[in-house]
Amino acid sequence: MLDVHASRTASSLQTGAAAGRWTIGDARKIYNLPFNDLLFRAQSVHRAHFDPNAIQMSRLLSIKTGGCAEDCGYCSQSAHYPTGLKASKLMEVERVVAEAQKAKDGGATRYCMGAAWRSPKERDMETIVAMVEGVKALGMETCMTLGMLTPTQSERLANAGLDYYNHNIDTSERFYSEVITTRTFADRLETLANVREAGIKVCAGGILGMGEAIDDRISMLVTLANLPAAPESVPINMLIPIPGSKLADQPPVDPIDFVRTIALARILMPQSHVRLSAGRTEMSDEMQAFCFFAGANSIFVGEMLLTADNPGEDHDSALFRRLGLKPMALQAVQPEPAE
Ligand code: SAM
Ligand code: DTB
Ligand code: SF4
Repeated sequence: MLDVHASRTASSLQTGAAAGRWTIGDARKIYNLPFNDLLFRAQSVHRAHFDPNAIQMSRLLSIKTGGCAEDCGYCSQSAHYPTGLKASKLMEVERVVAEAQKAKDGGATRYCMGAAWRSPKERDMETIVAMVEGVKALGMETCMTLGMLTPTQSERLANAGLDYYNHNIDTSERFYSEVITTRTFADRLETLANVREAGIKVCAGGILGMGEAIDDRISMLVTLANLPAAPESVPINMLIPIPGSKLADQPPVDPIDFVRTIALARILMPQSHVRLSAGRTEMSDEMQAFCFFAGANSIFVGEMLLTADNPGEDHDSALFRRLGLKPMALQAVQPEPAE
């Protein structure tokens, strides 16, 4: 049995595997520790790098909704499934900036703009750049998720001042084609490399509850942790089952398995913000509390994610009060360079 107290030195416990590389075997052993040992270890790593009671708050906006050419089995916005979602065109810059101002007034420090695209079209780049500039001028961090990016598009966004780019690998390489067939796992990694090369911070994570095995979840986290530099932000979504989508009827995720996955993400990527992402409306306060204890330190705030519901301010402020949590201040948000 792995002795959590003796198997790694205090410093390797904080900084990850000695060479910054994890094997599936190592990760599996950690994942399968007795729950109390796993959570103690995750919380210890968390405290070594972050204020344990501060939670980064991001707000999402769908700047272009629905009608997407990709066939992601979980998504309300794919044109391949009869989800009943009404598609809309790219929003106007002024409206996006006005929404960002409201999010800032509500306490969000990062504004994430998402478009239902396989990749951005050249003709849309000018508008996208203006959105980044407009939101940045409010003093917020900017994040976008627009699908696949070329090196040139990545540089253009970097020059506009984009802070983060969200591009999830979603699951393991093995399971990927069960979820999406219109692009590959390798395509995802290529965009992540383009974004990193352009100097934009990386936000990459995945979804639990799509029918994947526990080992797929572990493998997904090992892939992320073993990137040349770990993502600065790691969103862990719990599937929101969308009626009409391919994954509409998946059984719910076991909450203990969910918390274990958050803990593993924290241990494998000690300096990253681990985001308790989609699916919080179906999580009890107790489950969320366990996730925060396991090292989650970022959430999406507000009534809506992109197209689905989110707990909203009243519920979240009550939860923060119950748990003694506070919003993470913007200056503290900038992580040190991830390993
Ligand atoms: N079109 C872009 C792309 O796919 O990269 C950006 C938008 S996409 C909606 C962003 C991420 O949201 C997906 O990669 C997926 O991880 C997550 N997501 C989408 N639908 C979800 C659902 N029903 N439940 C949980 N997570 C979901
Ligand atoms: C991420 O990992 N989760 C967010 C964000 N990145 C873009 C999106 C969640 C979407 C949930 C389903 C919806 O709102 O349509
Ligand atoms: Fe399109 Fe993104 Fe939805 Fe996939 S997840 S269908 S790429 S909007």
